[in-house]
Amino acid sequence: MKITLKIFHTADLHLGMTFGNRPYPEGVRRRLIEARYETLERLVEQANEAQCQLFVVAGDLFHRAQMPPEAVVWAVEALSRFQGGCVAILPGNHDYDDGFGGLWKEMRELAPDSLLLLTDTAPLRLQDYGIDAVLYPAPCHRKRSRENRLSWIRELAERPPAKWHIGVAHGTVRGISPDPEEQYFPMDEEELLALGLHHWCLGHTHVRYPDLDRVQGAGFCFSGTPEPDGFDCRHGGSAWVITLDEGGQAECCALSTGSYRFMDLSRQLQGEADLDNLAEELRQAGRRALVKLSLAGFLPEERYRSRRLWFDELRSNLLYLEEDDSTLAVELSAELIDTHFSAGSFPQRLLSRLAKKDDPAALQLAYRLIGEVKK
Ligand SMILES: [Mn+2]
Repeated sequence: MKITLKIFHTADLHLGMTFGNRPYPEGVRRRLIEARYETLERLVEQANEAQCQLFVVAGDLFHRAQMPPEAVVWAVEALSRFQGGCVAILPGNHDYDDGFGGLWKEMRELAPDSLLLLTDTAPLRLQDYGIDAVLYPAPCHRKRSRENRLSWIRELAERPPAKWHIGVAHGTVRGISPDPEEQYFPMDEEELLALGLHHWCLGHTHVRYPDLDRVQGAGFCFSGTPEPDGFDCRHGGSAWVITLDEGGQAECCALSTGSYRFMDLSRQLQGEADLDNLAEELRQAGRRALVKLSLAGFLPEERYRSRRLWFDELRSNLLYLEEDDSTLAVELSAELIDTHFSAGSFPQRLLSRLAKKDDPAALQLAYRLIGEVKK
């Protein structure tokens, strides 16, 4: 047996996520749904390239506890292409195992021997797969729980002999994962570390933790979701390759794994140049970018009037664009003020004076306030 253990750690892929939460065009929605399946294939390739011996999914491989059979078949086939010793899959709080069959029963029927389902709260020895390690699973048995599933490990009288002892859990860690109502199997950092395992592979939080490219002796890590899933996801998708040395010290190296990117941008424009720079930035983001764009500030009249065309052009180079230009305005000029307001009127005098002061923001604000008064 080898003297180091290399683990590929992912979680929260959420196969079967439907993206019904935004007005995505049908084609975009389908693309996002399919992308998650492709990502699973890519993760297995990345794990094979890194020559990992163990592939861990720390919960929420699936978005729901009931999945169409073809989705289950597809996932089992993709994971079966892992060339290391074995794949271990933990039920998360979305794909929980309540013991009444469903998803996990289907998986068990389809899965080859090298695909292990971590549905039991019992130590699992991996020696039959050429790995001198024991896994300690904390599977979710329902969607929400105020209690985590670690107690059986604390109460375990004796641990099976092995070089490496690795925990796999799904839920929040206080102070790290948001869980204001403490309903997602909350765990404490100290509690995890006090169990004395060499490393914990955690799932649930969609952002990696620690947020570092390389970390040594962390004790536990969240992998984050491998494929971005919405505008609150600010990263490009990640997973860990973890190397445990002979003494059980873990070194985690982050991999970037996602294919799509969600960008939530807010820009204050001060003229045409800003618009051109933004267009160039988004052109580089390309067809794999989904963009929520909020524009404020002002543009010269002509650019302002033709902004719909500009948005359409932008949209054709992105996967998706959602724009809000409700606070974008026309750049004021002396000519514009004179055409809109009669000479000598209060607004005309005020705006002309501000226009001479070279403070476009103050001018814009005054114009907007006058406009609101007129309504
Ligand atoms: Mn979860």
